[in-house]
Amino acid sequence: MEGSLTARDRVGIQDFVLLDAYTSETAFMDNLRKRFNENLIYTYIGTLLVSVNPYKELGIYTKKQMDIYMGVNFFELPPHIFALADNVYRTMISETSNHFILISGESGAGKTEASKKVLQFYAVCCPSTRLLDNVRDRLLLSNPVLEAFGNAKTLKNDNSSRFGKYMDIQFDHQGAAVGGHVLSYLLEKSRVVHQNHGERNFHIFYQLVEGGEDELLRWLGLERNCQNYRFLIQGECAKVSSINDKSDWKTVQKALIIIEFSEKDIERWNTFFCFLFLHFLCFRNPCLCSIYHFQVLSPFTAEHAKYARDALAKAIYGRTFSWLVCMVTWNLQNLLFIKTVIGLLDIYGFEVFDMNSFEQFCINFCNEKLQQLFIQLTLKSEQEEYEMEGIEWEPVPYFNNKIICDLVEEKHRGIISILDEECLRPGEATDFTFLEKLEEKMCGHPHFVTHKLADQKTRKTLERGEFRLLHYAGEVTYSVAGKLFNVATQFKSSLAGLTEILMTKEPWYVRCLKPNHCKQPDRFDDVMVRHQVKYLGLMEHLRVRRAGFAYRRRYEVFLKRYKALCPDTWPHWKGTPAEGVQRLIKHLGYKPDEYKMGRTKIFIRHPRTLFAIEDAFEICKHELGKGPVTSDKRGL
Ligand code: AD9
Ligand code: MG
Repeated sequence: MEGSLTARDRVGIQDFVLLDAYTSETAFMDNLRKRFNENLIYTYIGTLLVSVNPYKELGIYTKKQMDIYMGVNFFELPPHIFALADNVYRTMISETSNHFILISGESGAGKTEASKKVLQFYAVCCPSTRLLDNVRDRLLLSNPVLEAFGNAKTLKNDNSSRFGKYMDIQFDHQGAAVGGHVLSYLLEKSRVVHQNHGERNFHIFYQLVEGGEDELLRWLGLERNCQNYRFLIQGECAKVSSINDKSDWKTVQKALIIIEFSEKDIERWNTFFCFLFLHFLCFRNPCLCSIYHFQVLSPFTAEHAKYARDALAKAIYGRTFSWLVCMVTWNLQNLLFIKTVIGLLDIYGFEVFDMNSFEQFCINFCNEKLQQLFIQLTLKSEQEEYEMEGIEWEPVPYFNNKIICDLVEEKHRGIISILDEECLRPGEATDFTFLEKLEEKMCGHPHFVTHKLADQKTRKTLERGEFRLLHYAGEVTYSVAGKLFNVATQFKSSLAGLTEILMTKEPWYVRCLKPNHCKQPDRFDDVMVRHQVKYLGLMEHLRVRRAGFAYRRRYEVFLKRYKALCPDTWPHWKGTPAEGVQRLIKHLGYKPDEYKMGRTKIFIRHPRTLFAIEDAFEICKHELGKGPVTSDKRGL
């Protein structure tokens, strides 16, 4: 007994719901830190998985580990991303329903790594045939290809996703992964022509220069030296110790072949590079290049010419990326067998730099929307459901970030609408008239700060040409420069489309936390982690979970699944579904505090109660045909 107490003291508790002082943020942090120090990076809050980036290889993602987690009840093993993946998969099979896994957290917190682990789990563990091996490989290899073109080193993360990615993994009626579908969101195109100090352009450029075959480079007229290309060295960090561009190039080439890009496609791809490098990126002196290209054609100033050159380079890169995503999806598609899907959402995390441009505005707005979705689907709907079902409930207060989403996207009044209006006044509108309008219309909003009010609200002054938003995750100062070239409305509607896709599926959550700013292992910065715990709403989620019920099902669904466990309800129940469920659980011997009967659903408090009934159901399935089983056989 004492021994187990010591162990528990050392490694903490694997589900926050079981924490005695569950309302205490300090207890929450203690538990998280304890586990992190023992290399236990995963902890549950019910079915939500909290993950802390270890910044080191832990050896916990092997095939052996996958086998351990496959087909085992969620809470029976230590928390793991594989356990979540397995649970989602089995729920999908048993209920024939669609699901999505929302992976969130700030830049560098481990979202992309988590999404790759989920994908690997499905690729390895789902039933397969020789024919489907091919699909499996393509699903896995779509990652290095999209990352090469869509990821880059930033100050926050050496492999930062500079686009949002939603991927459906498609399954057939036997649960085999038969295909996929990828959607991408707002690639940060400006990186092609500008990188901040300490950052790089997209990985693919360095991979090509470092790893491209001699013959290819000769054909493209390129030299094997990044230093010759101004657009690759603006950030003064072409070499990154954690990245091997040369071997990554090989991986991408192999992946392209397996994904079945034809030789023609790859050639097209190379040609695009040639074009970008030679025409836009390789000249040491961009002004000369611009003037050379554009002055002969039109009376542009050097500034105009530079602008036009950059715009064209961004457009070409953006289109190539969209084409690539289409090709990947095309080669993953399988229209014949799809029965259910699991969606994986891995989007750029919330980020704050010294200089925040239009891209950060969109990235942070996206995170704001995903937080809103989380609130709607968990904190808000959970509590509304108890109320609707007539279950006694003490409401848990939480911060609803809808006010910030509205500030950005509300029709006619939000920042994006004002931006649209300004864009309709070509010639008259400038970045500064936009800012003036913002200041006039948003004045007094609790989450908007103009330079006039900066001192009072946040004590930090603002430069002219900047405004500040108080996001759910912290305050960010944005520059208005260049914002008038507006794609925000398009982004807003693609996010609305994404929300619609997600709303038709059952949600699962992975909340990733970043332990320190230095990308280092074994460092747990208390203040930083506490801040993330706060803004991700983890304490509120825990409170709702703790006070609530782990499982609920409509009476019809519950009865249909488990009716064989009771002689009175098997094979047909003549009364109402609610009465049938009542009879069933009486037979199973449920105690009053284990469940509640709502208006349309049964609510079960602990997962273990559900496991017992699921185990009984498994035994019963084998015995079906012999009639309902007795209590002894069920082992309840
Ligand atoms: V961003 O919003 O795209 O900038 P992510 O996606 O949240 O960010 P990412 O998954 O790329 O972060 O993780 C950053 C780095 O942390 C990885 O490159 C790994 O070096 C490291 N990492 C993350 N998760 C793990 C893990 N489970 N085990 C070991 C990890 N290292
Ligand atoms: Mg990422």
